[in-house]
Amino acid sequence: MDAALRPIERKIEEDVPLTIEDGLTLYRTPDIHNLGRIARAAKERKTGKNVYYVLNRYINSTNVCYAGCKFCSFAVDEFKDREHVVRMTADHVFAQAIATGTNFNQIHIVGGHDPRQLSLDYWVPLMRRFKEELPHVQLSLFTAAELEYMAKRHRLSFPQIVAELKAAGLDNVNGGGAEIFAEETRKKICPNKVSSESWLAIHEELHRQGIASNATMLYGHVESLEDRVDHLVRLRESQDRSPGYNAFIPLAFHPDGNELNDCGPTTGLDDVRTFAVARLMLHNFDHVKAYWMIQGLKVCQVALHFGADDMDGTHGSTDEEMIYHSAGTQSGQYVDDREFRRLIEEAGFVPVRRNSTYDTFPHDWAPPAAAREAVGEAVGAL
Ligand code: V47
Repeated sequence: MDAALRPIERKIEEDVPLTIEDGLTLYRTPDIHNLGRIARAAKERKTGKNVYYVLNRYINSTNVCYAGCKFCSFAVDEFKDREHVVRMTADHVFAQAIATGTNFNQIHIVGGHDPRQLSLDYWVPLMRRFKEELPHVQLSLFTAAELEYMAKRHRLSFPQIVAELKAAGLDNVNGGGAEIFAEETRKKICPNKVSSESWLAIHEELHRQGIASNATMLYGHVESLEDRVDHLVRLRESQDRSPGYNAFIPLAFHPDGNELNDCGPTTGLDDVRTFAVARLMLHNFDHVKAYWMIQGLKVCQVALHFGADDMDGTHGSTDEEMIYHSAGTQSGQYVDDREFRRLIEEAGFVPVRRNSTYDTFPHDWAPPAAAREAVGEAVGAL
């Protein structure tokens, strides 16, 4: 065993937060097997043998965006590239969500900074409709970048925009927009996006008002290992100040079709190391998520032995994810829950169905009949 890991393992067993130096030692150790063993033990102290998944619908409701992030292959300028614009009406979003039935517990929607769609006038009635017709579905909507954009547009403070969306039924905010907090690097990859300080302030406000959220880190582009570890420490401190993050999701950079295409892609070893380091640095986060669409199902299954305890979820067979598919992911669009259960069981863990806030369900749970009746009418709007 790499001797440098021993004192770190002792700290982890005593739940002492790791330092930046510890994080760098974990990233640099050649002893990948012991790194995985220590991260898996930390995961098992938190969630035992459970590995979570969610029956989910995934929608990118608009790809119109003027933020100009250098890593993005998804954004479209509606004036220069009209034929590639995807901008769904609210009826279309609802119909798309239930196109393959109502047996799902989460709808995950993110989109661009689209001046025509990113407003309370569009979202509040749609959110209310989801809550009325599908009360068993949790709304996992937006990222902090979208929330900041909406707040500015409506001239509302962060507490005010959060209160409006909470009243409309928001359950959870997605972890995107965090990218890399280190300011010098952030300036190079997303100079026009929400600042690190505001990203953290928005999530902390969400938590104060009782809305859960996730956190991400975009890695494998121009950032340094120091930037990555600094990012994890800032998240850990944010969770201490205002608890409410459920899961951390490492986002592996995908290089196709964007301005950073001379970076990446990440390697399998960098991916599993990142899961392990995240699990060990974020001692106050309950979950580390391995999202199949990002690192691929095979790496995500292996990640369960490097500290991950969540595989995110299904997409419906009619869902079309665009952020990763425009940037070169090799993952398909659709995985069903039987496949998750097979992968989790084969890895030696127990599959557990959840919703966005980690309430759990039997794998064959189904929604009440009233929700099923809504389907017929709304699918006609597609
Ligand atoms: O912030 C964009 C990333 C994020 C690329 O909360 C890219 O469960 C890699 O919010 N290569 C949005 N990443 C996605 C997001 C998300 C994803 C998975 C789980 C959750 C969750 C949230 O997508 C952006 C950005 O970091 N992204 N382009 C790219 N080329």
